Amino acid sequence: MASHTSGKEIPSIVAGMFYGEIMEDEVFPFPQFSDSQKEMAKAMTEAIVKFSEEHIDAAKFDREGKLPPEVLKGLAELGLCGLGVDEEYGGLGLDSTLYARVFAEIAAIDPSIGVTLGAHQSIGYKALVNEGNEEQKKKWLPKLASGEVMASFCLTEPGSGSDAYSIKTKAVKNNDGTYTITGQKLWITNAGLAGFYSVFAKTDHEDAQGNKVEKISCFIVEKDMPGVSFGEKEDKMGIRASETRAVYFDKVVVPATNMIGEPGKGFKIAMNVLNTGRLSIGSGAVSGMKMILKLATNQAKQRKQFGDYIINYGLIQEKLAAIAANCYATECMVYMTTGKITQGMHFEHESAICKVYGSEKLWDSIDKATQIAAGNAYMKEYPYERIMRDSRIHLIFEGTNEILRIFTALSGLKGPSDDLKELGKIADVSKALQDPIKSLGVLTNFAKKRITKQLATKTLTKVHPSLERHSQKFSHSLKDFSIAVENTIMKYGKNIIGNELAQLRIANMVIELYAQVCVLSRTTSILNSTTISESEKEYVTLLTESICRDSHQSFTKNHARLTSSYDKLTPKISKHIAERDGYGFDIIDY
Ligand code: MYA
Repeated sequence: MASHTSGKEIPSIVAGMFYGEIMEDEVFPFPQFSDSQKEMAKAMTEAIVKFSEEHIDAAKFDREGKLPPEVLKGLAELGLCGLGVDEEYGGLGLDSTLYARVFAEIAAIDPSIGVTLGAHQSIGYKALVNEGNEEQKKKWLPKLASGEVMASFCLTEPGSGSDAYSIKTKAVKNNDGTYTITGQKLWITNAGLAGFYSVFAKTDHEDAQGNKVEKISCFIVEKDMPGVSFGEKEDKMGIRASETRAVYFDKVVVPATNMIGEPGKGFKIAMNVLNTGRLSIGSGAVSGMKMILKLATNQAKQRKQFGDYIINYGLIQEKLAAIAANCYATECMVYMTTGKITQGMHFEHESAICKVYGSEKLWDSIDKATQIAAGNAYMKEYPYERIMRDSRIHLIFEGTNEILRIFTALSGLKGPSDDLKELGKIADVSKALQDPIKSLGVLTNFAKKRITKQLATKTLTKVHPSLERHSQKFSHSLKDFSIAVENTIMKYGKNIIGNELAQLRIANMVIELYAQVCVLSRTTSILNSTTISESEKEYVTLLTESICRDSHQSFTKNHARLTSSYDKLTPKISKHIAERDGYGFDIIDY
């Protein structure tokens, strides 16, 4: 995505929630598309749809397991290989919002193409865009933006998936300043197809005490460098037309000028790249859900059973309504995030949340659409089973949803936890907090803030009056959340790192809060508009009602589980399973 920002920095909305803060001036009004952005998005999406009607057959590409090169060439000619690259380097120079909207259009038409183009620009050459120097950008970006050269992101290894820091690929510095890279990367999208590889490898450094330490650095490796080779194309469940292979580096010598960013800073570079990639999954999920809802609605309007069209039956309506709510909520979260990125927000928490929420709502939506189409959906002649196979990966790659929940919780807890360390210096913290007013003299500023928080609920003042009930529930939940955050930090201290179920609850609560505030903000903007019809307003009000109620229930359940003994059952049950190597019972025995 383009790094077009306003120049000022806005703190993360989600990070603020861990302090019980809601930056109302940032969250309201909902970021809008400008007229020129609307025009651009319309022109681009119409061109994509026209091209796809003439040239894209997702079912055929899936069956054959490959994308015709002329299709990729045609998409490149539409500018789809350089959406976020600045115009001076030959790209379209789209900001995060436009990038998300345009990329999502093609990703939903054929997820294999979405993954190919996403692996190319959301992550493949993103390190170059973020951290490359002028010389590197001039040399590479024009070819990458035009699609003449495709890109690939090489982080994962056989022994290093979620634990990205544990990579073994090594880059040894030679006397002449070049580096020799040796190692292997696994499940690399666009491997073989790409000419440009962003490769993460360990390099040797010295710490402040002069001890030898390994850190990660990022290198550009070209396909035709001696020592680069590829494994066989992987035979995958879905996104079958995209290329996935292992990449091998056998003493590949790269010039020092191919290092992106500073030596030893590669881990942070990789993580920042993944932040944009994760957001692309969120925006792709929005378009995917729109497409699925269209399919499911057509099916429900055409299929008659028991003398009536099935769209008139409550259990079908319940599924259609849930898909629309899934889609609306994800859309609000993704475009709140991209709008704020353009204004300069740090977004690692929000992008992880959009990926988790979007991929899970997409999966849920496909499940529901499949149930509506029932027997038809199970047949290969219909698109449902392919869409289902294609969508499953989104819960797994670019950080599994489990890892991203852990990341969301731990990185969010870090700020208040550092502040609470100050509080920990007071001899009897729990006593002081039980009787905070008396202890005001000895407590730190942070503790005073905590007491204020316990006494007062911060309310949203900018929500449309018709949504007041949901706004109040949100405010109460936010207060409960920030208190739960502090209690969790005090209960577990450093041990929170090993307590994944508490992290899960914290992550799930903040995900729901972000969903609610984004939906309340967008719906408020729609309800305040003088140009939007009453029917549209009624539709979004109903969706908002449904999302906020469900989300509040989910928040409450996770909050209760954080404090109850329920989660203590899990490790005990799991121990039995491990001892029995599985279920362990047979109905004939007991
Ligand atoms: S590519 C492979 C994807 N792999 C992963 O995502 C790996 C997942 N693992 C991790 O993210 C990390 O290892 C975790 C950290 C998070 C577990 N932003 O001490 P730490 C900083 C900014 O927590 P660890 C693929 O699948 C952190 O603040 N900074 O580290 C592509 C700290 O900094 P400091 C971050 O415990 C497939 C430092 O790093 C972030 O080792 C093709 C260390 O952190 C962050 N996010 O583990 C996809 N995280 O030291 C194509 C951490 O300063 C798809 N840090 O405090 C294209 C789209 C398709 C769309 C289709 C649509 C339908």
